[in-house]
Amino acid sequence: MPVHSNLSVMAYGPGDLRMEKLPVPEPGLNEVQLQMNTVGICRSDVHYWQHGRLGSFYIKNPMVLGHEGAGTVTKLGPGVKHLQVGDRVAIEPAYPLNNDEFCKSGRYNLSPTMFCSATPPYHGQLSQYYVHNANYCFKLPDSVSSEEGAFIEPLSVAIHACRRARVKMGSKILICGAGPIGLLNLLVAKSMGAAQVVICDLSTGRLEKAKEVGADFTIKVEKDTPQDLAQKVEAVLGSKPYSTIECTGAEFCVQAGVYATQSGGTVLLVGHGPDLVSVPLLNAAIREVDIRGMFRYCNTYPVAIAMLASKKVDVKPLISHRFPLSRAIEAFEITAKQLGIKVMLQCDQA
Ligand code: NAD
Ligand code: 572
Ligand code: ZN
Repeated sequence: MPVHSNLSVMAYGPGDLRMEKLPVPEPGLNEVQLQMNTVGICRSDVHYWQHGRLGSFYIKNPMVLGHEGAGTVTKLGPGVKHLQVGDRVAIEPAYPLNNDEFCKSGRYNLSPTMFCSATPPYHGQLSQYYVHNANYCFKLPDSVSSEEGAFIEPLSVAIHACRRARVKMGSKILICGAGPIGLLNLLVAKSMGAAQVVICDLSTGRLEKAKEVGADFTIKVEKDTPQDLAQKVEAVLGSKPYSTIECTGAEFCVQAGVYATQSGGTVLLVGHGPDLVSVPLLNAAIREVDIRGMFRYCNTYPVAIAMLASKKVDVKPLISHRFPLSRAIEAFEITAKQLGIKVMLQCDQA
Protein backbone atom coordinates (compact mmCIF):
# COMPACT_ATOMS: atom_id res chain seq x y z
CA MET A 1 0.00 0.00 0.00
CA PRO A 2 1.45 3.40 -0.92
CA VAL A 3 2.15 5.76 1.98
CA HIS A 4 2.08 9.53 1.51
CA SER A 5 4.55 10.82 4.04
CA ASN A 6 8.22 10.93 3.11
CA LEU A 7 10.29 10.17 6.19
CA SER A 8 13.97 10.69 5.27
CA VAL A 9 17.42 10.37 6.87
CA MET A 10 19.17 13.73 6.61
CA ALA A 11 22.77 14.67 7.41
CA TYR A 12 23.00 18.32 8.48
CA GLY A 13 26.72 18.54 9.27
CA PRO A 14 29.36 16.83 11.44
CA GLY A 15 27.62 14.54 13.98
CA ASP A 16 24.14 15.86 13.12
CA LEU A 17 21.79 13.19 11.71
CA ARG A 18 18.02 13.77 11.74
CA MET A 19 14.85 11.99 10.69
CA GLU A 20 12.70 14.47 8.82
CA LYS A 21 9.54 14.45 6.71
CA LEU A 22 10.12 15.90 3.23
CA PRO A 23 7.58 16.50 0.45
CA VAL A 24 6.92 13.44 -1.75
CA PRO A 25 8.97 14.15 -4.94
CA GLU A 26 7.26 14.07 -8.36
CA PRO A 27 9.01 12.48 -11.39
CA GLY A 28 10.12 14.76 -14.22
CA LEU A 29 11.02 13.92 -17.83
CA ASN A 30 12.56 10.41 -18.08
CA GLU A 31 12.32 9.94 -14.32
CA VAL A 32 10.45 7.49 -12.10
CA GLN A 33 9.08 7.92 -8.60
CA LEU A 34 10.05 5.00 -6.38
CA GLN A 35 8.68 3.80 -3.09
CA MET A 36 11.92 2.70 -1.49
CA ASN A 37 12.07 -0.90 -0.25
CA THR A 38 15.58 -1.50 1.08
CA VAL A 39 18.67 0.70 1.34
CA GLY A 40 22.05 -0.52 2.66
CA ILE A 41 24.25 1.74 4.74
CA CYS A 42 27.69 2.38 3.27
CA ARG A 43 30.74 3.49 5.18
CA SER A 44 30.64 6.73 3.15
CA ASP A 45 27.15 7.54 4.56
CA VAL A 46 28.58 7.15 8.06
CA HIS A 47 31.51 9.39 7.10
CA TYR A 48 29.18 12.17 5.86
CA TRP A 49 27.24 11.92 9.13
CA GLN A 50 30.31 11.92 11.41
CA HIS A 51 32.51 14.43 9.55
CA GLY A 52 30.08 16.43 7.38
CA ARG A 53 32.27 15.69 4.38
CA LEU A 54 33.93 12.97 2.32
CA GLY A 55 37.07 13.72 0.32
CA SER A 56 36.53 17.16 -1.18
CA PHE A 57 32.70 16.99 -0.94
CA TYR A 58 31.21 19.02 1.94
CA ILE A 59 27.62 19.04 3.19
CA LYS A 60 26.64 22.70 2.77
CA ASN A 61 22.88 22.08 2.79
CA PRO A 62 21.11 19.21 4.59
CA MET A 63 21.43 16.06 2.48
CA VAL A 64 19.48 12.78 2.44
CA LEU A 65 21.96 9.90 2.80
CA GLY A 66 21.97 6.46 1.12
CA HIS A 67 23.08 5.20 -2.30
CA GLU A 68 22.61 1.43 -2.07
CA GLY A 69 18.90 1.19 -2.80
CA ALA A 70 16.13 -0.84 -4.35
CA GLY A 71 12.57 0.41 -4.75
CA THR A 72 9.23 -0.13 -6.46
CA VAL A 73 8.05 2.15 -9.27
CA THR A 74 5.02 4.18 -8.14
CA LYS A 75 4.82 6.81 -10.94
CA LEU A 76 6.29 7.24 -14.41
CA GLY A 77 7.47 10.63 -15.62
CA PRO A 78 6.99 11.61 -19.28
CA GLY A 79 9.16 9.64 -21.71
CA VAL A 80 9.66 6.51 -19.60
CA LYS A 81 9.02 3.44 -21.74
CA HIS A 82 10.93 0.49 -20.27
CA LEU A 83 9.43 0.45 -16.76
CA GLN A 84 5.92 0.09 -15.38
CA VAL A 85 4.25 0.98 -12.11
CA GLY A 86 4.85 -1.97 -9.75
CA ASP A 87 8.26 -2.94 -11.19
CA ARG A 88 10.94 -3.50 -8.55
CA VAL A 89 14.28 -1.94 -9.52
CA ALA A 90 17.88 -1.56 -8.38
CA ILE A 91 19.07 2.04 -8.57
CA GLU A 92 22.44 2.89 -10.11
CA PRO A 93 23.19 5.99 -8.06
CA ALA A 94 25.87 7.66 -10.20
CA TYR A 95 25.37 8.59 -13.83
CA PRO A 96 26.89 11.08 -16.28
CA LEU A 97 25.09 14.33 -17.05
CA ASN A 98 26.74 14.83 -20.47
CA ASN A 99 27.37 12.38 -23.27
CA ASP A 100 31.10 13.15 -23.41
CA GLU A 101 34.07 11.17 -24.74
CA PHE A 102 34.19 9.00 -21.59
CA CYS A 103 30.56 8.00 -22.08
CA LYS A 104 31.09 7.32 -25.77
CA SER A 105 33.96 4.95 -24.94
CA GLY A 106 31.85 3.12 -22.31
CA ARG A 107 33.74 4.43 -19.26
CA TYR A 108 30.97 6.75 -18.10
CA ASN A 109 32.12 6.53 -14.45
CA LEU A 110 35.08 8.74 -15.41
CA SER A 111 32.95 11.55 -16.77
CA PRO A 112 33.72 14.81 -14.88
CA THR A 113 30.04 15.79 -14.55
CA MET A 114 28.17 13.05 -12.73
CA PHE A 115 24.94 12.94 -10.78
CA CYS A 116 25.66 10.93 -7.60
CA SER A 117 22.95 10.11 -5.03
CA ALA A 118 24.10 11.15 -1.55
CA THR A 119 27.09 13.15 -2.77
CA PRO A 120 26.64 16.90 -2.25
CA PRO A 121 24.65 18.63 -3.67
CA TYR A 122 22.45 15.64 -4.54
CA HIS A 123 20.08 13.92 -2.13
CA GLY A 124 20.35 10.18 -1.57
CA GLN A 125 17.81 7.40 -1.31
CA LEU A 126 17.10 6.95 2.42
CA SER A 127 13.51 8.12 2.13
CA GLN A 128 10.13 6.51 1.74
CA TYR A 129 9.90 8.11 -1.73
CA TYR A 130 12.73 8.97 -4.10
CA VAL A 131 12.87 10.08 -7.74
CA HIS A 132 15.60 8.83 -10.13
CA ASN A 133 16.57 8.86 -13.80
CA ALA A 134 14.70 5.85 -15.24
CA ASN A 135 17.64 4.90 -17.49
CA TYR A 136 19.64 4.09 -14.35
CA CYS A 137 16.90 1.96 -12.77
CA PHE A 138 17.26 -1.76 -13.51
CA LYS A 139 14.25 -4.07 -13.24
CA LEU A 140 14.73 -6.93 -10.79
CA PRO A 141 13.45 -10.38 -11.70
CA ASP A 142 11.13 -12.12 -9.18
CA SER A 143 14.05 -14.36 -8.17
CA VAL A 144 16.07 -11.38 -6.85
CA SER A 145 14.78 -9.92 -3.58
CA SER A 146 14.80 -6.21 -2.80
CA GLU A 147 17.50 -6.82 -0.16
CA GLU A 148 19.66 -8.42 -2.84
CA GLY A 149 18.72 -5.47 -5.07
CA ALA A 150 20.15 -3.13 -2.45
CA PHE A 151 23.41 -5.10 -2.62
CA ILE A 152 23.81 -4.47 -6.35
CA GLU A 153 25.57 -1.14 -5.77
CA PRO A 154 28.42 -2.45 -3.55
CA LEU A 155 28.45 -5.67 -5.60
CA SER A 156 29.08 -3.43 -8.63
CA VAL A 157 32.13 -1.98 -6.87
CA ALA A 158 33.44 -5.53 -6.49
CA ILE A 159 32.67 -6.54 -10.09
CA HIS A 160 34.48 -3.45 -11.40
CA ALA A 161 37.37 -4.12 -8.99
CA CYS A 162 37.79 -7.74 -10.10
CA ARG A 163 37.66 -6.66 -13.75
CA ARG A 164 40.30 -3.95 -13.13
CA ALA A 165 42.42 -6.41 -11.07
CA ARG A 166 42.38 -8.83 -14.02
CA VAL A 167 41.02 -11.69 -11.91
CA LYS A 168 40.94 -14.76 -14.10
CA MET A 169 40.30 -18.49 -13.95
CA GLY A 170 42.74 -20.28 -11.66
CA SER A 171 44.34 -17.14 -10.27
CA LYS A 172 45.50 -16.69 -6.68
CA ILE A 173 44.27 -13.46 -5.14
CA LEU A 174 45.07 -11.41 -2.03
CA ILE A 175 42.31 -9.19 -0.66
CA CYS A 176 43.22 -6.64 2.02
CA GLY A 177 40.23 -5.79 4.22
CA ALA A 178 37.23 -7.96 5.14
CA GLY A 179 34.67 -5.16 5.31
CA PRO A 180 31.64 -5.30 3.00
CA ILE A 181 33.72 -4.31 -0.04
CA GLY A 182 36.52 -6.82 0.66
CA LEU A 183 34.01 -9.63 1.27
CA LEU A 184 32.07 -8.83 -1.91
CA ASN A 185 35.37 -8.90 -3.81
CA LEU A 186 35.96 -12.35 -2.33
CA LEU A 187 32.57 -13.58 -3.61
CA VAL A 188 33.06 -12.05 -7.06
CA ALA A 189 36.69 -13.24 -7.44
CA LYS A 190 35.59 -16.79 -6.59
CA SER A 191 32.69 -16.63 -9.01
CA MET A 192 35.09 -15.42 -11.75
CA GLY A 193 37.18 -18.55 -11.25
CA ALA A 194 39.87 -17.50 -8.76
CA ALA A 195 41.41 -20.70 -7.46
CA GLN A 196 42.53 -19.46 -4.05
CA VAL A 197 41.75 -16.27 -2.17
CA VAL A 198 43.51 -15.12 0.98
CA ILE A 199 42.05 -12.19 2.88
CA CYS A 200 43.61 -10.18 5.69
CA ASP A 201 42.14 -7.86 8.30
CA LEU A 202 42.70 -6.56 11.83
CA SER A 203 39.35 -7.94 12.99
CA THR A 204 38.94 -11.61 13.95
CA GLY A 205 35.15 -11.36 13.60
CA ARG A 206 35.38 -10.10 10.04
CA LEU A 207 37.89 -12.82 9.15
CA GLU A 208 35.51 -15.47 10.56
CA LYS A 209 32.83 -14.12 8.22
CA ALA A 210 35.33 -14.29 5.35
CA LYS A 211 35.96 -17.98 6.08
CA GLU A 212 32.22 -18.63 6.30
CA VAL A 213 31.63 -17.15 2.83
CA GLY A 214 34.48 -18.95 1.08
CA ALA A 215 37.92 -17.50 1.82
CA ASP A 216 40.55 -20.23 1.40
CA PHE A 217 42.85 -18.56 3.93
CA THR A 218 42.64 -15.68 6.36
CA ILE A 219 45.45 -13.73 7.96
CA LYS A 220 44.99 -11.59 11.04
CA VAL A 221 47.26 -8.56 10.74
CA GLU A 222 49.10 -7.97 13.99
CA LYS A 223 52.51 -6.45 14.60
CA ASP A 224 53.78 -7.33 11.13
CA THR A 225 55.83 -5.25 8.73
CA PRO A 226 54.43 -5.06 5.18
CA GLN A 227 57.17 -7.48 4.11
CA ASP A 228 56.17 -9.91 6.92
CA LEU A 229 52.58 -9.89 5.69
CA ALA A 230 53.74 -10.45 2.09
CA GLN A 231 55.71 -13.49 3.25
CA LYS A 232 52.74 -14.92 5.16
CA VAL A 233 50.61 -14.52 2.04
CA GLU A 234 53.16 -16.36 -0.08
CA ALA A 235 53.45 -19.10 2.55
CA VAL A 236 49.72 -19.88 2.66
CA LEU A 237 49.20 -19.69 -1.12
CA GLY A 238 52.41 -21.56 -2.04
CA SER A 239 53.35 -18.71 -4.41
CA LYS A 240 52.71 -14.98 -4.75
CA PRO A 241 49.20 -13.88 -5.75
CA TYR A 242 48.58 -12.75 -9.32
CA SER A 243 46.52 -9.82 -8.09
CA THR A 244 46.00 -7.91 -4.87
CA ILE A 245 42.72 -6.08 -4.29
CA GLU A 246 43.32 -3.44 -1.61
CA CYS A 247 40.06 -2.63 0.25
CA THR A 248 41.30 -0.87 3.41
CA GLY A 249 42.93 2.38 2.29
CA ALA A 250 45.70 1.69 4.85
CA GLU A 251 49.24 2.60 3.75
CA PHE A 252 50.46 -0.61 5.39
CA CYS A 253 48.24 -2.71 3.11
CA VAL A 254 49.19 -0.80 -0.05
CA GLN A 255 52.85 -1.50 0.75
CA ALA A 256 52.20 -5.15 1.64
CA GLY A 257 50.16 -5.51 -1.56
CA VAL A 258 53.09 -4.41 -3.71
CA TYR A 259 55.57 -6.72 -1.94
CA ALA A 260 53.13 -9.63 -2.03
CA THR A 261 52.09 -9.47 -5.68
CA GLN A 262 53.71 -11.69 -8.30
CA SER A 263 55.94 -10.02 -10.92
CA GLY A 264 53.76 -8.98 -13.84
CA GLY A 265 50.68 -8.91 -11.61
CA THR A 266 48.33 -6.17 -10.47
CA VAL A 267 47.68 -4.21 -7.28
CA LEU A 268 44.21 -2.68 -7.48
CA LEU A 269 43.50 0.24 -5.17
CA VAL A 270 39.84 0.20 -4.07
CA GLY A 271 40.29 1.64 -0.57
CA HIS A 272 40.70 5.36 -0.04
CA GLY A 273 43.25 6.53 2.51
CA PRO A 274 45.25 9.74 2.83
CA ASP A 275 46.18 11.79 -0.24
CA LEU A 276 49.89 11.08 0.06
CA VAL A 277 50.96 7.49 0.66
CA SER A 278 54.47 6.05 0.66
CA VAL A 279 54.66 3.15 -1.83
CA PRO A 280 57.61 0.82 -2.66
CA LEU A 281 57.53 2.14 -6.21
CA LEU A 282 60.86 0.80 -7.41
CA ASN A 283 59.92 -2.69 -6.25
CA ALA A 284 56.74 -2.44 -8.33
CA ALA A 285 58.48 -0.85 -11.31
CA ILE A 286 61.29 -3.37 -11.73
CA ARG A 287 58.90 -6.30 -11.37
CA GLU A 288 56.26 -4.84 -13.74
CA VAL A 289 53.63 -4.89 -11.00
CA ASP A 290 50.83 -2.62 -12.24
CA ILE A 291 49.32 -0.36 -9.60
CA ARG A 292 45.83 0.48 -10.84
CA GLY A 293 43.01 2.62 -9.52
CA MET A 294 39.27 2.50 -9.92
CA PHE A 295 36.34 4.84 -9.46
CA ARG A 296 33.02 3.23 -8.57
CA TYR A 297 31.93 1.12 -11.60
CA CYS A 298 30.38 1.16 -15.04
CA ASN A 299 28.31 -1.37 -16.99
CA THR A 300 27.92 -3.62 -13.96
CA TYR A 301 24.21 -3.55 -13.04
CA PRO A 302 22.98 -6.06 -15.66
CA VAL A 303 25.87 -8.39 -14.78
CA ALA A 304 25.21 -8.09 -11.03
CA ILE A 305 21.51 -8.86 -11.50
CA ALA A 306 22.36 -11.92 -13.62
CA MET A 307 24.87 -13.14 -11.00
CA LEU A 308 22.26 -12.87 -8.24
CA ALA A 309 19.44 -14.38 -10.32
CA SER A 310 21.63 -17.36 -11.30
CA LYS A 311 22.85 -17.78 -7.68
CA LYS A 312 26.50 -17.41 -8.79
CA VAL A 313 26.95 -15.21 -5.74
CA ASP A 314 25.08 -15.29 -2.45
CA VAL A 315 25.24 -11.93 -0.70
CA LYS A 316 22.65 -12.71 1.99
CA PRO A 317 25.16 -13.99 4.58
CA LEU A 318 26.70 -10.50 4.61
CA ILE A 319 23.55 -8.93 6.08
CA SER A 320 24.16 -8.59 9.81
CA HIS A 321 21.38 -6.19 10.82
CA ARG A 322 17.97 -5.03 9.59
CA PHE A 323 16.12 -1.96 10.87
CA PRO A 324 12.92 -0.19 9.86
CA LEU A 325 13.58 3.30 8.46
CA SER A 326 12.24 4.90 11.66
CA ARG A 327 15.22 3.37 13.54
CA ALA A 328 17.82 4.69 11.10
CA ILE A 329 19.83 6.57 13.73
CA GLU A 330 20.36 3.33 15.68
CA ALA A 331 21.32 1.58 12.43
CA PHE A 332 23.94 4.26 11.70
CA GLU A 333 25.39 3.91 15.21
CA ILE A 334 25.74 0.13 14.75
CA THR A 335 27.42 0.63 11.35
CA ALA A 336 29.83 3.20 12.76
CA LYS A 337 30.90 0.78 15.52
CA GLN A 338 31.61 -1.90 12.86
CA LEU A 339 29.50 -4.31 14.90
CA GLY A 340 28.35 -6.22 11.82
CA ILE A 341 28.94 -6.29 8.09
CA LYS A 342 26.01 -4.88 6.11
CA VAL A 343 23.22 -3.01 7.86
CA MET A 344 19.98 -2.78 5.86
CA LEU A 345 17.22 -0.20 6.32
CA GLN A 346 13.72 -1.32 5.43
CA CYS A 347 12.14 1.87 4.08
CA ASP A 348 8.78 0.20 3.40
CA GLN A 349 8.51 -0.59 7.12
CA ALA A 350 8.77 2.97 8.38
P1 NAD B 1 35.16 -0.93 6.01
O1 NAD B 1 35.75 0.17 6.82
O2 NAD B 1 33.90 -1.56 6.52
O3 NAD B 1 36.23 -2.11 5.85
C1 NAD B 1 37.61 -1.89 5.83
C2 NAD B 1 38.28 -3.05 6.53
O4 NAD B 1 39.68 -2.83 6.48
C3 NAD B 1 37.89 -3.18 8.00
O5 NAD B 1 37.38 -4.49 8.26
C4 NAD B 1 39.21 -2.91 8.75
O6 NAD B 1 39.34 -3.70 9.93
C5 NAD B 1 40.25 -3.29 7.70
N1 NAD B 1 41.54 -2.65 7.91
C6 NAD B 1 41.80 -1.36 8.21
N2 NAD B 1 43.12 -1.16 8.36
C7 NAD B 1 43.71 -2.35 8.14
C8 NAD B 1 45.06 -2.80 8.19
N3 NAD B 1 46.09 -1.97 8.45
N4 NAD B 1 45.30 -4.09 7.90
C9 NAD B 1 44.29 -4.95 7.63
N5 NAD B 1 42.99 -4.59 7.61
C10 NAD B 1 42.70 -3.29 7.86
O7 NAD B 1 34.98 -0.36 4.54
P2 NAD B 1 34.26 -0.97 3.25
O8 NAD B 1 32.88 -0.49 3.17
O9 NAD B 1 34.52 -2.44 3.16
O10 NAD B 1 35.07 -0.17 2.11
C11 NAD B 1 36.43 -0.44 1.92
C12 NAD B 1 37.12 0.72 1.21
O11 NAD B 1 36.65 0.82 -0.14
C13 NAD B 1 36.90 2.10 1.82
O12 NAD B 1 38.14 2.79 1.88
C14 NAD B 1 35.97 2.80 0.85
O13 NAD B 1 36.09 4.19 0.84
C15 NAD B 1 36.44 2.19 -0.45
N6 NAD B 1 35.52 2.27 -1.59
C16 NAD B 1 36.05 2.72 -2.75
C17 NAD B 1 35.26 2.77 -3.86
C18 NAD B 1 35.88 3.22 -5.15
O14 NAD B 1 35.16 3.58 -6.08
N7 NAD B 1 37.21 3.19 -5.27
C19 NAD B 1 33.93 2.39 -3.81
C20 NAD B 1 33.41 1.93 -2.60
C21 NAD B 1 34.22 1.86 -1.48
O1 572 C 1 29.58 2.94 -3.40
C1 572 C 1 30.16 4.09 -3.84
C2 572 C 1 31.18 4.50 -2.87
N1 572 C 1 32.21 5.18 -3.30
C3 572 C 1 33.15 5.50 -2.42
C4 572 C 1 33.06 5.12 -1.09
C5 572 C 1 31.95 4.41 -0.71
N2 572 C 1 31.01 4.11 -1.60
N3 572 C 1 34.21 6.21 -2.88
C6 572 C 1 35.16 6.81 -1.99
C7 572 C 1 34.97 8.30 -2.00
N4 572 C 1 34.95 8.81 -3.34
S1 572 C 1 35.21 10.41 -3.57
O2 572 C 1 35.69 10.57 -4.89
N5 572 C 1 33.78 11.15 -3.43
C8 572 C 1 33.29 11.54 -2.16
C9 572 C 1 32.97 11.34 -4.56
O3 572 C 1 36.11 10.87 -2.55
C10 572 C 1 34.07 8.15 -4.28
C11 572 C 1 34.30 6.67 -4.24
ZN1 ZN D 1 29.16 3.17 -1.10
